Amino acid sequence: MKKTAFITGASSGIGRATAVALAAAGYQLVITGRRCERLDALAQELALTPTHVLTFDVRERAAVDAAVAGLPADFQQIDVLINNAGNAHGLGPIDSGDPADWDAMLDGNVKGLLYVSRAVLPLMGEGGFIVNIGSIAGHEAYANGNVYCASKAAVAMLTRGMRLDLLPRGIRVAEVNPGLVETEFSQVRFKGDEARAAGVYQGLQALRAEDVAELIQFMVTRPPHVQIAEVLILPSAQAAATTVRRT
Ligand code: NDP
Ligand code: 8X3
Repeated sequence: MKKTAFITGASSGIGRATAVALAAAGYQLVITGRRCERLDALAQELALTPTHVLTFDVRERAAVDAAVAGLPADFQQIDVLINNAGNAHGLGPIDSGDPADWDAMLDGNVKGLLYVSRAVLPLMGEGGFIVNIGSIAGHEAYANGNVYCASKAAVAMLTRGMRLDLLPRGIRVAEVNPGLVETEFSQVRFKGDEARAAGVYQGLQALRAEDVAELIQFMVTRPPHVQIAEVLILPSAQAAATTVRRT
């Protein structure tokens, strides 16, 4: 029987590319997000891979629990959990920040990761692997990034705490920290302002979602005694969160 990977935020960007990469590595999939039609299209695209779609908002604990509780029998043993769902909302000084944006980031990036992990962990056995998608932003603050950086710093510390707490169960826990990846991330951050979003990646070769997915695929397919615990992955044109080389 195939191993099962459970991927949050698979309707776009890094999560979607990770679903494709893990399908290619022989996993069957549980793919989740809020945009059902995109997840259904991905499941169709991966026709040779048994794929189950779950639609929920990671911020809604009852919805997370109900979705995971409703998994069909063939998908009730989870070998790999990719906690990827998340976004930045806004970019501005703390004293003019929008509390709705703060809620979206802290509830989605932090509490959502907790809710999903809590729901999935009972389905995970010895040898399981959890990959949390953090960010370079969780390891250095940058101007106007305040709450997004804080949310990803929380992911960094939760990853370490989870690794300690899940050691007795033989479950590995890792954090992948990307720099600039060209996805829908900046469109979401800038609330649909396409020009501003495109400007983030102008004049440099950002990472592609597939670059991060390839790394995740490598990490989760190591032998059971190997735990790649933390990786920073940057475009060659990036040296720090806001230090980039544009040509
Ligand atoms: P995208 O915007 O392309 O994808 C975000 C994914 O998360 C979507 O599938 C979205 O699905 C899902 N998602 C967001 N909020 C929720 C929610 N409340 N409930 C359920 N699903 C949600 O961005 P990326 O692929 O770039 O982002 C993926 C992760 O990578 C995020 O955690 C992000 O912080 C992190 N990251 C991104 C970097 C980048 O430069 N792009 C760099 C470092 C880290 P849907 O809208 O269908 O719900
Ligand atoms: C996303 C990367 O640098 O835009 O986490 O915060 S950054």
